[in-house]
Amino acid sequence: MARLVALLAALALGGAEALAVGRTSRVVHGSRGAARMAVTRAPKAGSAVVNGRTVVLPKFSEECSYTGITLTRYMIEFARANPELAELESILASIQTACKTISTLVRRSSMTGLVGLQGGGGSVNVQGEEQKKLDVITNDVLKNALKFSGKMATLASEEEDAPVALDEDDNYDAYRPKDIVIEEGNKYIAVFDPLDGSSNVDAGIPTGTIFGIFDEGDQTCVVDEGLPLTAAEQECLASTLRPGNALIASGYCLYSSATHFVFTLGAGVQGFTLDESNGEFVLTHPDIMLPPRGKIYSLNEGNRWAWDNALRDYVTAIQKGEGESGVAYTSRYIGSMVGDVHRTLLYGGIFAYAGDKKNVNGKLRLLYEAAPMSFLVEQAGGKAVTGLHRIMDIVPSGVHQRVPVRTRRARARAPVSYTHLRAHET
Ligand code: P6P
Repeated sequence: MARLVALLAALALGGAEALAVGRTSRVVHGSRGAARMAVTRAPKAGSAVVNGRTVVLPKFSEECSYTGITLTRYMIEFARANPELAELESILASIQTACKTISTLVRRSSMTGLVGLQGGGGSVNVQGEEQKKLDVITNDVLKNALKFSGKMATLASEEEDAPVALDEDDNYDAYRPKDIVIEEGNKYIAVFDPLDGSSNVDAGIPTGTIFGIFDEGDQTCVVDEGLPLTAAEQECLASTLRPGNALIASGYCLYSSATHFVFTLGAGVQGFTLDESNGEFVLTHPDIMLPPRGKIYSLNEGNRWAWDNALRDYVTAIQKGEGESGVAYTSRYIGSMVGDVHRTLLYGGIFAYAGDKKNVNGKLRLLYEAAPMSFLVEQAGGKAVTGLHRIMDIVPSGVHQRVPVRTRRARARAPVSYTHLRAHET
C-alpha cells in the first residue's frame, strides 16, 4: 500500500496589493547586434503579506544587457529570498519547459498534423468535450513535466477524469539509501488546464495553459498505487478541496503573436516573453497592474438572450456609455480565457462568463480556470467576484465544478448573474 500524500485544493492567496512599479524599457544592443527590448528596471524590491505569510520580492542589483532578467534567474533570486518556498524554483522550471514545448507544438501543429480531433473523433473528456489531439498531448507534456519535477503529490487537470495521485518517484527511490528514511521535502499539488481554448487552436487563434500550485496542507489520502481510484479514495481526494485562498502560485502561458508567461507568487504579477532566439522567457512586463479604467467588455454575447435581465441591462448600459465611466465600451472576445484575461490585465476593462438559462453555473471551471486567473487579477489590483462571493473564497465541491455564477457590482445593485473579472474602480 503506497502512502501517498494526495491533495486537492484551489487557489489563490488573498489579494495583497501588489507593489506597483513603473515599467521602463530601452533598446539594448545584444551580442548579435540585434536590437532587443529589455526591461531596465526590475520589479521593485519589497515584500507582500498574503494569507498571513510574507513573500519577499527578489532583488536584482544588476541585469545582463544581453539576456535581460530571465524567468530562470527570477526564480533563482525568488528562492534565495524565500528559502521556505525554494522548491517553487524547480516547479516553475518544469512548467516553463512544458510551456515552451507546448508553444512549439501549437505553432507547428499545421505542419506536423497535430490538428483535429483525438483519434479522428469520439475521444471525450470528463466534461463531455471532444478532445483535440493537442488536448491529449499537451496534458501529457505538462503532467510529465510536473511529475518529473519530483515535487508533486497530486495533479488535477481538465483532461483527467479524476485527480492523479503520483506514486513515489522511482528515481527518488533509486537514489535513496534503503536503510535511511529521508524525510521528503515539500509536496505540492498542481491544477491545470493544459490547452485552454483548444477549440480555437486549429484556426491559429490564441490559446493558453493555465496552472495553479498550492502546498500540501495536512490532508492525507492513502490509496492503492497502481489500482484505479475507488469511490472512497476519489472522495478523499475531492474532500481536500479548499477555498481559493490556499494557492502559492498561479499563472498562464499565452500562445499568440508571442508566447507570454504571466504568473504570481503572491506578491504581484510578473510578465515574461519568450525570446525565441535563445529560448528564454525574458521579463518584459514587471509588476503588471490593471489600468484603473478600461473600455473593453469581453463576454460571449451569443448567450445574451439566455442571460438574466440584470446582466442584459448592464451590458446595454456600458455599450451606450451609460455605465459608471460614462464611456461607451467596445467588445473584444477571443473565446480563450487566457487571451481575454491577458488583454484585460494589460488594457483593463471587464472579462465575464455569465451564467444563463442554459448553464446556470456558467462554463468556467473553478479549480483550474477561474480561480488561478482570479489570483492573478487580484494580485494585479483587480477584483474577481461572483455575485455574492469573492471567487477565491469559494470552497470547491469537486475537481470539475463550474463557478457558481452571481456577481454583485461595486455599488449596491441587484445581484447580476455573471462572473466578472474587473479592474476595481478608482
Ligand atoms: P464559449 C475555452 O473552452 C473556455 O473554457 C475558456 O477558455 C473560454 O473563456 C470559454 O470556454 C469560451 O466559451 O462558450 O464562449 O465558447
